Amino acid sequence: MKKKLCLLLVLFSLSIYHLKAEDGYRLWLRYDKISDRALLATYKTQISGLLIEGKSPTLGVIKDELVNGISGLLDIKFNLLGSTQEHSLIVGTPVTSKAIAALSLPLDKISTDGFLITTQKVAGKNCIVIAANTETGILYGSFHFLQLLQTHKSISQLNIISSPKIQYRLLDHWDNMNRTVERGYAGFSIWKWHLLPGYIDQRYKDYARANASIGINGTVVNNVNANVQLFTKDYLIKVAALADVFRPYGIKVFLSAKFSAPIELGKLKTADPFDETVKDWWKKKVDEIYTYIPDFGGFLVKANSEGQPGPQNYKRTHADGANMLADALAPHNGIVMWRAFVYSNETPTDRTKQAYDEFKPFDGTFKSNVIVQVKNGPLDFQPREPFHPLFGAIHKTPVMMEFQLTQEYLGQGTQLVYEAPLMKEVLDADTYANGKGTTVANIIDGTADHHSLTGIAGVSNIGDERNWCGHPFAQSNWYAFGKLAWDHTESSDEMADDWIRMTFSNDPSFVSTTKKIMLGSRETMVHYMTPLGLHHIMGDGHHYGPSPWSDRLGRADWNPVYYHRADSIGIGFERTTKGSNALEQYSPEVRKIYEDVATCPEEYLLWFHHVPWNYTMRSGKTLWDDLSAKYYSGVNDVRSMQQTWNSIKGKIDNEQFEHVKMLLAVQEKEAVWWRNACLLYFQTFSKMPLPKSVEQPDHNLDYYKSLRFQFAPGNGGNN
Ligand code: GCW
Repeated sequence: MKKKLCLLLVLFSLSIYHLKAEDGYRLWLRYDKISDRALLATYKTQISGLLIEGKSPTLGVIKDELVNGISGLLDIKFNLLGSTQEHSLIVGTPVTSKAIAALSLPLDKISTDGFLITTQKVAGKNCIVIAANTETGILYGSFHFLQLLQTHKSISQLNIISSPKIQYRLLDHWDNMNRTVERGYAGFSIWKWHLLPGYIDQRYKDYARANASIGINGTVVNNVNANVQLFTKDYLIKVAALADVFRPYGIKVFLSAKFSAPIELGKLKTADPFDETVKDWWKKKVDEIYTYIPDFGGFLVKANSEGQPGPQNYKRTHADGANMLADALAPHNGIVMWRAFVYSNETPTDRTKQAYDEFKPFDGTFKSNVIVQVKNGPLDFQPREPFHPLFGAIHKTPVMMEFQLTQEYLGQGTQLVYEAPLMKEVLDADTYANGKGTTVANIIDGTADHHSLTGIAGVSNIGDERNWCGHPFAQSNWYAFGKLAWDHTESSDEMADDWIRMTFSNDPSFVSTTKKIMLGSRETMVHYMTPLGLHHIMGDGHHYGPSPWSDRLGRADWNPVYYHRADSIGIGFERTTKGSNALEQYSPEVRKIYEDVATCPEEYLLWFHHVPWNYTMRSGKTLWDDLSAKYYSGVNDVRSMQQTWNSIKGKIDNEQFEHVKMLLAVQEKEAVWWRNACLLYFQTFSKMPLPKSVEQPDHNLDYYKSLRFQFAPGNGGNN
């Protein structure tokens, strides 16, 4: 009997252990006890209790976060204090807290959302103070303080002053109302429309917490390929329920608006922005939205792009359309984010030139609450693109950045790609727009042209998978996006370091090993997918896997052959004066960097030039040999990533370890597939051999061409 009981107990505790396996749900907000005993002891002497005066929804979430976080990390019963004591953590604004008001803190040095964390003597006692001008500011400061503990930083003599460089820091969800997610690889949408407003999923709160922890302050909840149903009363009430959850976390809700809504919903005959009934319909609709969501942020609009309706249907301009919506939103302080992702099959010019051609002439004609949202590159979220020429071309109208966190073209749900280096490359690029040193970051943070309306958006990679983003490393892209939106000077290395520590472990060898994998991962992917400036050679429609041979899609500029232009002479898209002259859209200094094939940085070579197969590269190899070498090095680097990952076994939760290990094996197969398919296909033009010494393709070109992926994720469902 006793034996049986023991066995049952063992089984029970094992099952609890199993339940407690790390499943990624907590993201980077894990507050487990700090395992470094010396550090733990030090922290315990430095923080003893929390003094947070006042009551409000935001103060409530701050209290909860600090109490839970510190109790967990320090394994103590961390409590609220009635008054200042030795080693208090004092949190507040001069309005919410008498203790803060009594200190002379340099709060004029920080912006609305910024915060200070300083070590101070308060009433003769040593304390840590988290102060800000607003409650949202102290919320950000509190998360920052917890992150210091999570990453084992010293908290003695703190003197941190931090303000966000960009005003609107948003996630754009491409979530459809039927809960499919366009280009989503992490399950269904987290918005359970059919259960709202009655059922508030815990995920909504944790989503808001996670976003607030990295400074994200807005969310566009629906796909830019928008469905007007969301604008009906029934659904606006559901959206309002989400907004109510997000509000204490400083997060505003925005909606993607469909330009034809006055026709589809309002039963009007037209959606012409100059028509009085149309203007009136939008004004009433906007007023209605604000009755449900008083702090509604505004609209994101995809118009006259990929089949979406827009002002051009009525021979009006993008500015006409945006301004009509802006007028409706202005009385409520709402904004319009008007996307510049436009291109037309009928327009005979290079697709990468079209957004600039359509928007540049209207610089300065947009209302003051309109911001033009531009993708990072002129094509479409490729593994590598030069920065979009609209950054630096438009001065009078503010321009915001759109990055894509979901990995539509970057290996989708199976590949480990840390995107911070990609984002940094674009943000740090010099546009020379107002002279040397006018980086893309300076343009979107408003400093280059003195704009106060500034923004940055990341197309969300979140779904309802337990770990939110599917691939365990995909969370790092959400994290790094938020951090860069707050401060674009943070380095890829710093962000990876912090994220690894908070998400997995502070073990120094684990951190350095994992960081190595992350930091090299983007370049590795470029090498096995689209080296030397190749682009858009992915599978038809779903964009999964290689398909450089595709030439049958409805529009020329959806086909890979349009982009690589391989022929018997060479490969690449000529974008100098000898070709489409897309380079003319950049400043003369930028043009100079790229226009000469001999000096063009090789990572952009085939983006800007059609280059002969036997051209001598800087490596001394012919273009063909260099291209092949790049594809081979990409595969080899994935194999190194696998080995490196195997070396950390035992240092993190085994389920997570195995999860990543299996995905890396999938990634290796996909990298080999990319390499073989692309090289076999390009070889039909170059007619040049692969070196005998290398691993030869295990299938022929026809095999690769025959592969079909009817049910590839992220591609199905209507909205
Ligand atoms: O990259 C393309 C995607 C579309 C997307 C579009 C856009 C939402 O393939 O799925 O549509 O960009 O950004 O509007």
